[in-house]
Amino acid sequence: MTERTLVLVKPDAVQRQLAGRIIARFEERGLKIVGLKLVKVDRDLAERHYAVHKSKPFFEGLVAFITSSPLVAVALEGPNAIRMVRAMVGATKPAEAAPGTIRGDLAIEMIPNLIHASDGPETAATELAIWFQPHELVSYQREIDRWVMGPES
Ligand code: 3AN
Repeated sequence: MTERTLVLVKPDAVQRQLAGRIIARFEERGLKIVGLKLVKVDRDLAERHYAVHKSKPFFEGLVAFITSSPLVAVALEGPNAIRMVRAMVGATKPAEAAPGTIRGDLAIEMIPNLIHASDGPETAATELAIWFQPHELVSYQREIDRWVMGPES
């Protein structure tokens, strides 16, 4: 099933000049970029994004980190995009993030950990609405899709 999911290429990725390489991994896999922007996050946006973590001891650290420098918000589309992107991102705990994943290859800590990706269909819908206006999400065909997705695409 074709899905859309939200990825945040976090401030540490932008500062470490890894944003392009991280986004390229998704492009190379065949996922389609349907939304993309650089955002300097304010406290209100950070709190809305991390609302489920509000009571956690690491909440203030998360907000401080994500508001510290710009991030790149990306909306990706593809078959089973939500699970596929999560698998490419790797586990939250650094020691459990498998080599070959973004965190497993490039991150060593929980904060900072380079990237956020929606963890399920409801979260994806909520988060895409937080980060993108409807008109900022663009539907389009790619000429290459019959070679990426197969002849029926
Ligand atoms: P993920 O980003 O893998 O979906 P979540 O949604 O459980 O993980 O947590 C959101 C973010 O909160 C993580 N990316 C990480 O930066 C931070 N985080 C989660 N658990 C902890 C923790 N125990 N200590 C510090 N930071 C944490």
